[in-house]
Amino acid sequence: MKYKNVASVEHINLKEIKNPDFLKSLSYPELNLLASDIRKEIIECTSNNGGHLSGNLGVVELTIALERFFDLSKDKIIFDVGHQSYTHKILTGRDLTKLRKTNGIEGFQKLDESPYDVYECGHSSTSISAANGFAIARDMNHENHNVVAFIGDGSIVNGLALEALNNLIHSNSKVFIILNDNGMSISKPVGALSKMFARISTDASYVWVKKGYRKLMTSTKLGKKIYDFSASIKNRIKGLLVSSNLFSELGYSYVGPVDGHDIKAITKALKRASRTQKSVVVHVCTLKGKGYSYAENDTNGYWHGVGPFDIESGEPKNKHVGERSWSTIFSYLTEEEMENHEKSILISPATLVGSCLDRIIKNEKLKNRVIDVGIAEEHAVTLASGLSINGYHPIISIYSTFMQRSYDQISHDLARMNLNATFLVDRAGLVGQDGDTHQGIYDEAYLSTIPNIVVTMPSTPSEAKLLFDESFNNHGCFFIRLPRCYVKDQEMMDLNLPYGSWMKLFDDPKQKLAIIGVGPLLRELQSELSKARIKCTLINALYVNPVDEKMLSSLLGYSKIVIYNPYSTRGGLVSNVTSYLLDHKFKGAISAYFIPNEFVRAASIDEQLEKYNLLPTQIVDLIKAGK
Ligand SMILES: Cc1ncc(C[n+]2csc(CCOP(=O)(O)OP(=O)(O)O)c2C)c(N)n1
Repeated sequence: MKYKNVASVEHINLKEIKNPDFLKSLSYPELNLLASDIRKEIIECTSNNGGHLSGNLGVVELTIALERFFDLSKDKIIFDVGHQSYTHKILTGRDLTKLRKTNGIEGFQKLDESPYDVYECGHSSTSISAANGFAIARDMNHENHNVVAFIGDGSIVNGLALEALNNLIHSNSKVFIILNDNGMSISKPVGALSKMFARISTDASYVWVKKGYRKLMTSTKLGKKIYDFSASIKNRIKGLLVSSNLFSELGYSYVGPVDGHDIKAITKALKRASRTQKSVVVHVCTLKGKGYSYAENDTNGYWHGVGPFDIESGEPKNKHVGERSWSTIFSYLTEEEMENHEKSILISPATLVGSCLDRIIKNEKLKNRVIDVGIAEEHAVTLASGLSINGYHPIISIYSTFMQRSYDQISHDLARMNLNATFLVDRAGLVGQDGDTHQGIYDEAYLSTIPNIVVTMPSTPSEAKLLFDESFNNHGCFFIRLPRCYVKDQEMMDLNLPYGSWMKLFDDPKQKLAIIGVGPLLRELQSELSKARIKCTLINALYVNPVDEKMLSSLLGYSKIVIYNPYSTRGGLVSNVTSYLLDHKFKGAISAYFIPNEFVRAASIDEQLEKYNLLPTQIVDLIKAGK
């Protein structure tokens, strides 16, 4: 790669970086070379380990500029979501080759990973609220450092961020809000505010006009004089061209829009922003995916977060031949159900691509019944309640972890009025490398505390269809949990199972041993039990809440009941079954295997299962050992 004036510029060994102090002594050509090296490292490491590629490629220069301008030995930068903090990780002395590896470098900011990670998240739109708290604490402690919230255009339109914007301006504690505007959320952003950002960025044509004007005028002496004079009125011109926006209307100082790949321009903008007393928004325009053509040209969001891939071809390294993800299975089922149920409406809070549902927007017949609300999980559910009370059937596709945001809306706006809705709870259970912020292991427990709620989990694609069909039969809020894993391609069969009933996979009442389990891992346990010739009654508890009391009552004379739920903490199936058994004076032994109520750190899903003795082979060993 060729850079102007970089003949004498030397590469910096990224592995030798300890902290961002060195940036202050680098020239702009050196900084640009560093940016290009960091970009290569991000592509290389993400291609090997998977991760958030596009967002990180877009913010290389912006992060360099910020960490050069601020003093990270005292100033605090809070990255919203934290998925775009790879350059920050490199500049603060971390080895990106260990990205997302067990005991390596996590994909988000982590307090225990580096003193330069001052806050943690993984869910979006927390940065401005947190920064507000940081700044108030700073001022109360009479300290003197800068607090910076680094947030994307997809995340700043979320309700939490808007609540923070509404409140922060009333405190005298200054925060820098760096708005990283790449015109993308995971895919194209939706909603009125994203239109506003697009308008401001278009107004940024002003910036290019200004640049061209300066170049032309400063090439002669007279021109320079005229330029200097006209510079004094440039802010007025700007005021006319970059018309008022939400931030200035709310009372924030506003600087921008600035070219996010021009370190010098960003530095100038930061200098201006540091002169204001008030909290300030620095609006920076970046190109998501910059430097990797597949990611640069991606409009649907495929390259936002990827598994390992071949750099040259862009092809994924793990092909999963003959298998399908549960998200894919449900995307086909959703299409089928939407075709069969005219009043069904699909709602997604910015995760259509992750849940493989973007294909439904391409279906001419269905696209008008798809609503992407952006990162707005609370709104998604209350919107669903408004549709449901008017006779429509909402299908809400949502990741388990992000559904945490909508607990109140599920309880207050849907379940309380006993309104019908189908929830497809994606990435339910352990999620692997995304780590503790993204685990889908808590929803079973918290959903089971809400009245009028049905929680289910299929163990095969045919059961998925059975449950999806059943969810349209007026059962109120019907949740179907689907895990983050692949299943062998298989033909779907029409199953016949009464609503709320469990299924016996083995039926051997003489043994007085029952194993009650759930999900695809139950099917693996089934074959391990067969291999080990363990005789028992094996039950598929696909209705997790409420449980099948009729079947449970038939087990009261058994001597041992084992409960196996590798997709959830204790609340849900395990506590529902044990409560029933205790209430009905079960005299036998109970063993329960489930995920402990912990925040589970990044590792592969199998490593996480193994750690908690939840692999089917481990369960067989435990049963053999009489545990
Ligand atoms: C509450 C919540 N919902 C959904 C997500 C999934 N998610 C991660 S990053 C992202 C897009 C964020 O867009 P933006 O803030 O513009 O950042 P960019 O990736 O474009 O840099 C989404 C939807 C999340 N992390 N948190």
